[in-house]
Amino acid sequence: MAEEIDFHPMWESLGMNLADHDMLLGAVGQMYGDIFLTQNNRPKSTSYLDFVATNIHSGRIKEMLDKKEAGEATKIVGSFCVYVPEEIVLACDGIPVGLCSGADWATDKVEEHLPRNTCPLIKSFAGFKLGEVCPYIESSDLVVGENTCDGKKKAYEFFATQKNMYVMDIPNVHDESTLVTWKAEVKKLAAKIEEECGVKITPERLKAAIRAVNEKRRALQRLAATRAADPAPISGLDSLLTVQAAFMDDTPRLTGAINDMAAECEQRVEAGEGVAPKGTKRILYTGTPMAVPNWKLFNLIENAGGVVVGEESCTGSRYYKDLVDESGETVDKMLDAIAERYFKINCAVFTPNDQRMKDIVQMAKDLHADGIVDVALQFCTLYEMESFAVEKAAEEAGIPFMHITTDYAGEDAGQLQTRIEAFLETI
Ligand code: BJ8
Repeated sequence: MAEEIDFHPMWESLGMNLADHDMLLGAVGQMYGDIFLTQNNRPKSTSYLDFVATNIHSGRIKEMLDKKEAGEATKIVGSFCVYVPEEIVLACDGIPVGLCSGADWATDKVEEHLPRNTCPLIKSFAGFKLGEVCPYIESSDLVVGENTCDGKKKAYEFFATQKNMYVMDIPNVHDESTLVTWKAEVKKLAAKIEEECGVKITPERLKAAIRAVNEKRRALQRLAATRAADPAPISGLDSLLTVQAAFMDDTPRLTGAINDMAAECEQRVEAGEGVAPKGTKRILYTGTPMAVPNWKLFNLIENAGGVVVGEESCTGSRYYKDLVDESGETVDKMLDAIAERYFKINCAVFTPNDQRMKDIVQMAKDLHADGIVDVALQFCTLYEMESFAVEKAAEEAGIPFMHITTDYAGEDAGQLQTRIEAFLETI
């Protein structure tokens, strides 16, 4: 539990809108309680997730600001995409944070700057900034964006009028020549972060950062592997939250906590203990990322009587499945290894994106999924378009499939619940 500290002075010093932020925190706290704390038979070690949720806008922000104040950290660097290498920020004693964009906020203000038919994730980060309710955005000294989808690309032009921004150019094709360009882009980012943080990246610093992030990803892989068991030892909701937390919490603390969770889940698998009875319909989630506090779909699937056993998404396997090769000895070689690792992320912005289809089918098989639920956020052309290829791959593999288009509002929840229940009945 968080200490009884009044964090309002801290939020005020960050220039936040205190009344609106109180309202947001109240709503998210209520939602967390309703969704997470009502789950049955959670692993005890998920208390770490409750700790993260309790401290997310308070204790964790204070901790980051205190570290900067004490000279233990240089800068806070925010990002919106798993293509932005956190190892580089850590190597400069910076604190990397994923900026949450999982709830509608200040939509009227947002629509003065961005079209109405923009995906909710983009509108959300713009709304959190315009509404001054996100302490991660406000405490970030630099925000690193990326040219991925058209919506983000253009929205960053607006966001750059609000925050100190740097935008990475992400290729749209995976081949040898684009890998060369991408490696150069990663090196440009390293130079930018060095300049911003006032720290020169040395081989020792970068190696330590690579190892720390690899350890974090290994812990997440270990936890994910336990979900192949029936009964599933941990819910999809809690698993989603581990990755959401991985974007925000301190790296060694999170790694330790995830390893504890994995150890408990391994014991549960041995004991045949699960969050849902053996034989519960098992779902592989694939699609757009689910940023905090977007827990809607997972909540609907698990309330409908299914259990999510894997996530092929950037708030899932794409975040942890690949590691950086640790054998490089020079900064140049290590940055190349970082670029190579990130280049394997199969975002729908790439064309063709066949490896994503292979990953989905492989994950469904490895995790013994009974069905695939493919989700696109409304107005996300990339994932909407790619859903046809996902459906074809699922069909060819003989795996039941359903596609959902949704947003952050709750209006479609009843209708979605009915559709999901019907899907679970057919598989
Ligand atoms: S690597 S998936 S985190 S870009 S949902 S904003 S794509 S219109 S989030 Fe992503 Fe990086 Fe790719 Fe992953 Fe655009 Fe679609 Fe919105 Fe999206």
